Amino acid sequence: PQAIYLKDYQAPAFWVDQVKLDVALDDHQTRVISTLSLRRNDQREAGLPLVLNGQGLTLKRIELAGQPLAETDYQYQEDLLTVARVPDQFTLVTEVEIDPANNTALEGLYKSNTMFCTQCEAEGFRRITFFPDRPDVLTRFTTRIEADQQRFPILLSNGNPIERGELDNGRHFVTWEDPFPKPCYLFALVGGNLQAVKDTFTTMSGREVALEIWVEPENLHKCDHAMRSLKASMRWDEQTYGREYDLDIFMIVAVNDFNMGAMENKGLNIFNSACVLAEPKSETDAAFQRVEGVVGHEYFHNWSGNRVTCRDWFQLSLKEGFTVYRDQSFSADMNSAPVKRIEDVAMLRTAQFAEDAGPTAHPVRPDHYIEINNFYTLTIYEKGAEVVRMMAELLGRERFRQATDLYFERHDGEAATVEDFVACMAEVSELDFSQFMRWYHQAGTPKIEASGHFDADARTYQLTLRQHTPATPGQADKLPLHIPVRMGLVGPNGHDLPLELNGEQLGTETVLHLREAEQTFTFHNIAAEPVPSLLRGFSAPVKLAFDYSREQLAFLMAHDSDGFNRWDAGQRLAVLALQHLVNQIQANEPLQLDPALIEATRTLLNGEMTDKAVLAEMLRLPSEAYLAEQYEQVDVDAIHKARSFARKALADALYDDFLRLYKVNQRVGDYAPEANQIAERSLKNTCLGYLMAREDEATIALTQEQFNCADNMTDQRAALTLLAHAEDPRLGAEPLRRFGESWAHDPLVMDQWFSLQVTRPQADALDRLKMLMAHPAFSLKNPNRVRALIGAFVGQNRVNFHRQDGQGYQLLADVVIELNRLNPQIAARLVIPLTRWKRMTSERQDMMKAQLERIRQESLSPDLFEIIEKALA
Ligand code: DPP
Ligand code: ZN
Repeated sequence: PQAIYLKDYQAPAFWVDQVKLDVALDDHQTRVISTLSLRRNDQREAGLPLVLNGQGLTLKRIELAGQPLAETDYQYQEDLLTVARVPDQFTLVTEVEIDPANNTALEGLYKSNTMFCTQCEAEGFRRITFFPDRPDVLTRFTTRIEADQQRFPILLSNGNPIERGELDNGRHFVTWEDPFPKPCYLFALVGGNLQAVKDTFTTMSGREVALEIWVEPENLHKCDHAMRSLKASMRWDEQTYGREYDLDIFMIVAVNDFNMGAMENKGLNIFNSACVLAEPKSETDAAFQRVEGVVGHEYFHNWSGNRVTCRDWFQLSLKEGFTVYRDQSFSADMNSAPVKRIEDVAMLRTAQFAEDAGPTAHPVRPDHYIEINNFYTLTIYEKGAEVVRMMAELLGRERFRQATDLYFERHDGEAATVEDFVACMAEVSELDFSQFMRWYHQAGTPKIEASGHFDADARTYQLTLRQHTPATPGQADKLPLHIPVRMGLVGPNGHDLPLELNGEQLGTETVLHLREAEQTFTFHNIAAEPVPSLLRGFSAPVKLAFDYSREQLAFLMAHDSDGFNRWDAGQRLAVLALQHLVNQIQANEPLQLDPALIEATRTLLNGEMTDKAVLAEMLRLPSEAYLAEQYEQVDVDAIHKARSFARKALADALYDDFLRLYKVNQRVGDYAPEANQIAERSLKNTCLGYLMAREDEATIALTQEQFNCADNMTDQRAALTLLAHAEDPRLGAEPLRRFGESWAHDPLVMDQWFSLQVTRPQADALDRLKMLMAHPAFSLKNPNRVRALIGAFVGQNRVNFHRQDGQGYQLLADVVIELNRLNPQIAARLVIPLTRWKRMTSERQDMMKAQLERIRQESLSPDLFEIIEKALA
């Protein structure tokens, strides 16, 4: 497979002004007739051939301007259809046959249970028909779908239905017309025996839009939350970005077999059922929030992605980073804003930073790729969102809104670039973004080393910031970035000091612009030594080091005016304590948890904090993955042992406090997935988690009671997880059996049941995983099952994935080899933890590389080929 480079971009040779598709659905022999109205882009290229993409298509017929082409007039090989002699403007008709029922890659048209559905982003449309499959070719689509009426009463595509009718042999058809030109990756088609929950939304200009969520009949009761979320998204985008919906109908379809979370096809979003279905008895608070976020995300794409799309796939973060930023802001407005920020940053700092530090590191705008599917990453999405967030910070709310208005207006109906977006920011703000653009070009996580110097005589505080971005594969030398550092200086009384910098009064908080490799900022009129609070709100996606004492961290935890930094100070304190334990473990010394962490936790548990959601976050110890991020060489076992020890030590020292908070937050009244209740459940279950670290009889009884009596999945699953993860395997056995039996009919709940068993930290987890892979509800063909079982094990059960006998690695390699044949996208994603061998101990490195080598022996898909080559480079 060959790499494709951004620098080689060329405008399309032909435009497609219109496409008429005629799709006759059949399990194995779906017939697609397409009629393309083609027009040469550049007349000077007259005479050059027409080249269309097409993958796995059986070509039955091809006509140019109404005349069948002779076999010598065209060629179909290596996924390209080339027609040698074509005029500047003409109609091309092709008829192809495809086999959806055997499409296990889940790209293009495929079957999920009994329904037909599509996934065309990034390059799935070429598996449906011949087409210039690239995002800068925007086309008006008319789609006629024909199918058996009994089995597929519902036939959907983009836009508005304009005709329907019955045919012979029990077949029927529906024709859809999408008035908006769109790239083919936004094409969608669905056929099935579906039912809908329907509603309407009146837009800000008074138009009524029909809203429909289509699901298999057994899921009708799980759609209310998605519908509420959809209406909230539509209102929010009007109020926050001035964006109104533009078609008369908006549809969502839930599909069980789906590679991604969801897809923003114009007017017909297709969702992984896990991101749209939610109901209190069967889904957790986290699932409710995920549904809200993803519904918002896909809806917001209608402007940031669909009305303004991407010129090429290198620009993917143009739509994804921006849209993640938009969905994050939406969720923050709907729920607890500080908790949303904490969750997003925690994820970024573990998973995205790990990506940045590994063999697949790439910039927010990559400059080459082999397989674009490998670039739907945390870097493109989450780091891309951080980059947009920084620009929003630099502009301020009002000017950022002016800039996005300008962007949407100027590029409406176009395929744009990152430069186009940033140009709007620059134009409105009159700021210079040339250095800032490095955030798009340079991979890797910048590190800032900060140090402070207080001069009592001069009454100054000097803050020195040094930035450095480590080398990443293919990018050895990095230039300094423009990093906005929001900060304050906290005085001895706990209040922010007035900031005077270069003779200017800046209030009590400011944004420092770090542009050089090293810069010193001198604050004047500082009477007593302050504690600096840096990178407030996580104002840039960097690692910030400052040599805080434990006393300073405890002080910031209590006094920082920035909620995010109060949380972060707690995390820093916990990291110090846990690292200390890791040292003790490695030196074979008796373990003792830092009393400062116990006291800080005691203060939290007995404090005045009114925001329970934040309190729950503050009580949570940093994850093993985040702790691993702190080391050049990772001792997986010591980290796990240290964290488990700390949990138990905290529970022993603060038993009464945890129990009291657990009891105080027992809700009475009906379950609702709303912010206050979610916060209470989160706090309560965090406390129960600590208590269960002791596995004492009283807590076991409490947990069993919660499992038996819960009226919602959040509480029930929390209790079940604790029982299933207990040292004593008997505690989980019976509850797991009962739970598995009562939810056997619901695949999404079975996914939870799978995950919580294989994330059990005890040594029997791998055996359980093997047993569960043989469970009738498991299938390697379904991405949700694979993620729930294998993905959870390798991603969330670090001690067992990294077992010293290497069996965790071997199992992953076995699965990846099989998935390489079935579903290359999922295979390439799943293998990632195996590629991060560099930071493991040397025996583990060898075992991991041996498994990568074994995978390399296979005939690999481009997806896996690219990842494995990078991992072994
Ligand atoms: N459907 C995926 C998303 O919304 C890819 N566009 O992020
Ligand atoms: Zn997206």
